[in-house]
Amino acid sequence: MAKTTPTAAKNLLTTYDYINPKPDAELVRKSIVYKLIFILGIDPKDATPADWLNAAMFAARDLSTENFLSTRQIHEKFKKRTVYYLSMEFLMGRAFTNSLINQDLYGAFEQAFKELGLNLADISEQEADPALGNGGLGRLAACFLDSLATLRVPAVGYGIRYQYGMFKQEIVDGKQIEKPDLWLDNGMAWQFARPAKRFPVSFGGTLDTSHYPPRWKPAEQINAVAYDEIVPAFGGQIANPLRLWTAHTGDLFNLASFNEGDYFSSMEAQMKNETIANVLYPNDATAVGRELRLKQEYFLVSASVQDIIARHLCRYDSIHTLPEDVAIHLNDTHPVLAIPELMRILIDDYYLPFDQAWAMCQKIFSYTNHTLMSEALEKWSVDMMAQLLPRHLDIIYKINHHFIENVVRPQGYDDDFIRRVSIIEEGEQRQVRMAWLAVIASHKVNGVAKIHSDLMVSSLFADFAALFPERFTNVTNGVTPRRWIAVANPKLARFLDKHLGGSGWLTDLNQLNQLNKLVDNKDIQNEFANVKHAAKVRLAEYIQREMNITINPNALFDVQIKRIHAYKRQSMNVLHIVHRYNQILNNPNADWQPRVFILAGKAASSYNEAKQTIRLINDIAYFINHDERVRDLIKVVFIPNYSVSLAELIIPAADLSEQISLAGKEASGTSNMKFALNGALTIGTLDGANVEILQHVGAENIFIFGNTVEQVQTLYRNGYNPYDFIDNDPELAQVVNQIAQGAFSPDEPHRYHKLMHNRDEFQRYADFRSYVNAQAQVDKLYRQPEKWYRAALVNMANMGYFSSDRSIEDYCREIWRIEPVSEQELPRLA
Ligand code: B1H
Repeated sequence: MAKTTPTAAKNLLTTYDYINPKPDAELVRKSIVYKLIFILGIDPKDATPADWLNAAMFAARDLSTENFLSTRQIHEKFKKRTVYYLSMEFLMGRAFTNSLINQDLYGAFEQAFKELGLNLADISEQEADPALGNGGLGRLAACFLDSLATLRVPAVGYGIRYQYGMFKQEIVDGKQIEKPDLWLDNGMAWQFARPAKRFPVSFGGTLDTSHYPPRWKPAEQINAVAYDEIVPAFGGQIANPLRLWTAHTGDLFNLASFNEGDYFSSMEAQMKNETIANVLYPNDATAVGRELRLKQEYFLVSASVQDIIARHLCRYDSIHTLPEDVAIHLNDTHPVLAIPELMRILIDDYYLPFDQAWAMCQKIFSYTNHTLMSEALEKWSVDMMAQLLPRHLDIIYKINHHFIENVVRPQGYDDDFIRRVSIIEEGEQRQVRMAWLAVIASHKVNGVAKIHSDLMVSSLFADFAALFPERFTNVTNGVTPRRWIAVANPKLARFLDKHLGGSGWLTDLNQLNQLNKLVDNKDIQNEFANVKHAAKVRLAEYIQREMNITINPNALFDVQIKRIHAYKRQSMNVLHIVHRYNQILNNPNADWQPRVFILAGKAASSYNEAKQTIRLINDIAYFINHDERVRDLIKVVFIPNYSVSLAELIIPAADLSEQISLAGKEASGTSNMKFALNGALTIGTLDGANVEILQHVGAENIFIFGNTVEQVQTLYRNGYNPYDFIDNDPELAQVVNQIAQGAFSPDEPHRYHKLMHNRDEFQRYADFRSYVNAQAQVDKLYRQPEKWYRAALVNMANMGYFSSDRSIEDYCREIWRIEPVSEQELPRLA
């Protein structure tokens, strides 16, 4: 599309002309009131807190918009190679406070609201928490966007603007109830609608193979329309887009029925298609084989690939330079259809020969694997794909044929090997293995923590590692210190500023290691203990207010917050709680360390075992919290509706971080990093990033327990039998029997029988004793505050490695070959 900018206007936005110098509180106040009146049409005397928030978000958005637009100009001017990060999930959390902190505007807004007689913190609480993701994978994508912007890396995130994000969780009679998440109801001041950025996405129909290239005649088309969210860098100047697609009926109808003159059927089909972007699938580490999900995935990648090509052609006049200009990253297999989609466009629209198109794809794509669990590996039935995406299936067959005949067979592999590496899984239902396609098309494939990447190469992708040993690599996950310290824990941020001589640590997290020389200083230990105590008081107030449960901020706060999943072993946490309860009742006058057990997390709506686990936690909480005999020695709290904003409240308040997955099952984990960064000690297995946290903080400063991956595998190999452990440990047997026989569910004694007496796939009973012993060590250390806070400080001091800035630097160097915008390329401040 031709740009219509008049010549005179062309150089008008030279950046920093309109807004800078940075506004003071008075200007901010005027801007907020202006937005309230002229954008929202609301009289200040009638404005609700939500109205004030929207007005303030518009005012804050103005202040990053120039950076956003000028960043785009810099990228174009210097033809910056760009990474496009494709993900079905972006769990961004609230945008407002983060944007104020990243742009150093928090003080001005705070003052402005004070002058209006309002409190900024209260106003910020009005913001809906956009939950366009399930858990770790989506939150990782959000941390990465923050780091990409802050490191000035030319990058665009692409996702779906689900109208309903992750469901809201309510707990009724101890059970999880799912309610729709209406995050858009109060408006979304943070995003720019881009009604002109639209691309048609086609489905179904037939493939006419009598031509070359074959002609796809789709049955349906829908428009993908863009919304852009600004991702501001910390320190201003740069802001990258997160482009989210929504589905719109345009002037494109159900082609077949419209051509037959059946107007109404065509509209009906159209309305059905508009549901494509309606709702996030609430799975975590499990895949669903539903047609709507496949449509969502294709919708995301088709719109994004078309957009990427359009952007490329704005800078270069040839499609052939695409691999120099563009890196496309696949966040798990969910966007893997981008591979056949790019092939389709290159072959069918640009008439490139197959080999040339394939060579381009192999330069462009890279892929991150996030799990080895077989139930999470996406496979689509050949039949469904033939129905929905016939041309793509055809291309996948061709890729497979090319791979087997040109790559595998020449190396002399046998038929059994070929059957194993084929993209098409044979069987009653033939299936397309999406992870295989991702590995075959990508120049780099990475796991998300060292142990996970090693296992990936030795198990899931062992055959491919034999074929392409240089293709596999590791990039250990990280988290952004902007959100996980500056936003979540401002008191800790002030503490670090004070002792590290400024806020440089926020963009250079290795500076935390200067704390190492202060860890023995009693005053500093006390000062940190006060920061921790304040966060615990803040959480205790929330729990009192929302749940009417009183907890003691002087107790040890023991926290497990994450998706509820059998492999994460929340039920093993419960075994320990009940064991401790029994011990206290046996010996009430011993010198027990008071503990508050805090759990939170959602269960996929169709995952019964996880839902039972939530109910068990709540039953036990009710029972123990009401037992006079345990007094304040144990409290159990299940906080409903876990979310990014709840994590921001809970993590700073934790003393102990529970990272207790069965070794080999949690690819990385990222909350383990957030906790340690906030000075909690970890109790954990040798799994995921725990292994690297151990290496960084040292064995004296972490509680490691449980079987290793090798021991776990040996147990499986020898036919794991849970009763080998239950029958040999009377205290464990007592706990299992109590739960299984209804001690905590007297109204329905068999409620938890199955949960306790199953095949114990994740070996809770094998690790129980070692877990309980480690918990005793925790109590012992906590009773020596000097030692405990020293260990907490050592943890913080050695977490620099786990900044997502380091992860992104690894990706840029090892995988994407992308250079950030340099000082010289930045526009000068006016
Ligand atoms: C992770 C997922 C996931 N791994 C399928 N896999 C999904 C798989 O909707 N689906 O179909 C959704 C999510 N999520 C997590 O990724 C790992 O379990 C964590 O260990 C890891 O820290 C995180 C980020 O790498």
